[in-house]
Amino acid sequence: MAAHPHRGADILVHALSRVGAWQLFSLSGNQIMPVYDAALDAGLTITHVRHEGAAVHMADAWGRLTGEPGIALLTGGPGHANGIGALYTALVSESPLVMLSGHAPLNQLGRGAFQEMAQADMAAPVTKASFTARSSETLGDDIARAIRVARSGRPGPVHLSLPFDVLENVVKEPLQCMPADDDFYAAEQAIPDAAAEAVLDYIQKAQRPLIITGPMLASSRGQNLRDQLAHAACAPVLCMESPRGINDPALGVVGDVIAEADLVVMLGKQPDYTLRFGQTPAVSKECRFIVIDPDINLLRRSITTLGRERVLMSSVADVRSAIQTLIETVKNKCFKSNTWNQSVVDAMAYRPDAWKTASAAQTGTVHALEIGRAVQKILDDADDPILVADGGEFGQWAQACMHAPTRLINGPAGSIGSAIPFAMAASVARPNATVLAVLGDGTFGFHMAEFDTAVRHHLPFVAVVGNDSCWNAEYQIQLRTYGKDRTVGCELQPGAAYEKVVEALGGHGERITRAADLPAALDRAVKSKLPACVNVMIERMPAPTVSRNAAASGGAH
Ligand SMILES: Cc1ncc(C[n+]2csc(CCOP(=O)(O)OP(=O)(O)O)c2C)c(N)n1
Repeated sequence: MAAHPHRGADILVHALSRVGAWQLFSLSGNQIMPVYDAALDAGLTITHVRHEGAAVHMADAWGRLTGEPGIALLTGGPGHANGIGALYTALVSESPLVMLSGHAPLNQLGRGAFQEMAQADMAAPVTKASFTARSSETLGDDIARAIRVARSGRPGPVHLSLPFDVLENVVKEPLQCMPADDDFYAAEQAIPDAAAEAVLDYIQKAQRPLIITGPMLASSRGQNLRDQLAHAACAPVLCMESPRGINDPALGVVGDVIAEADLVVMLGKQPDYTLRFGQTPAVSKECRFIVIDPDINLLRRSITTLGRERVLMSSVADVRSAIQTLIETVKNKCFKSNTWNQSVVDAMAYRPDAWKTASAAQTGTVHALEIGRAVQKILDDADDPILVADGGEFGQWAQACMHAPTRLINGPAGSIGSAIPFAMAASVARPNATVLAVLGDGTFGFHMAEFDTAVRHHLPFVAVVGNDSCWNAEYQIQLRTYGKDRTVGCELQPGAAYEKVVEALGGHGERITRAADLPAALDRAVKSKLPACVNVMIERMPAPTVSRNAAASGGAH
């Protein structure tokens, strides 16, 4: 029985559990202890991390994996500030989450309260909505709004600050403070039937149509929907979620075919830098566009960017709903498949032949492609494989040569560091999955202490570290832009023993200097059922550039 069954904090946790949000990713602090207390009675689970950024990254991964907003619960002031950076990764990856932060009490604001800070203002630029609860009575509605906004339209992060007195105050009529089920859902923005017909007509008439989506459809559920759409409309569907855009090595040589398209349907995808703003030579001058977007302002911006004369039609609609309507509308029509569709599929699958046999030039190191082959074998053999990839040049190699039906990457934010929290969240969300996180050594350091979290909460995953003793992506910039005599500041401790850090925290560690030892080490790491680190010494290499003429080692980008 709760000691204080009708506090604001109790309203909050009951509103969360009502919508099935039983999992909190959190780091404790004065301002949020009433929520911890209330969570005990409501049966919510708290995964307690070592840095607030990790909690937000975990909520992000949860959102991508489940489709429902992940919940991060941070303390006020500095705890809140520590979580902000991770919101950007979620925002541009279109990942739904709610970041709840403790906050100085309303009745002390403006008088120098402990950790008083303009928290909602801080989070506003990296969220879809950012606001502060004003009373215990309306806290349930605030939670419903936060979840509704996070999951609607283009999904993304929402921030809600929780003043301490709002959490502590007791409400008189708790039942009347609970939001209704409907309050957690926004009305769907459907594409009108006539517009769906017109889109399909344009696709049918085009010689080389291409449908492009953004990161919100990168999940395995999104892949399923994309496959259905491609099949129904008989047009290739491409999902872009890398800051390298049309040069994303995970998309093979897709840039070649994008340049040839005569119709591009932008389905929740912005014609931003990743698509070179839709201009030549990335996209042909003759190419025409259809723009479908849940956000009227972004839709207008897309039309302006592309040029009004190149846009055949546009519609404000939710992406998933629009795809469903398109699939249903197409039912009675018969579209013929063509060689264009196959050429797009082939372009995306293309990798240089030399990649199959590439090996390290220096003894004592392993080539990224050798790691790729060994990791891929583990992924292929697993019942439910999840691939997490992050980092600079090594992260690019990982994305280019490893794949799994469920893949989590740091995405268009280009912000390194989320891999370890992502892998932990994957292990929470899918306890029987085989989770492999492939990341650079610089990136490993961001959330290294989270191995403690993973051990305490029994979250097995294998971190495969490409250890080149360097922040290599920046080192490569120095080499190619300023010259080999002008490299500075990007070295890391040579061959640092990250596997021993993980062992010290109670996990499993392996150190690898020869490709031949890698398969057995990976196998031991997976079978340990512990959070594990396979620390692989690699040579410094620029990220791969996939082109039909590329050498095995890739090249500068
Ligand atoms: C949060 C953040 N800080 C800095 C950067 C700039 N950055 C991009 S890649 C990179 C180097 C990453 O090093 P590592 O993880 O070791 O991978 P490597 O490039 O060595 O393969 C840096 C510093 C970034 N993208 N994100």
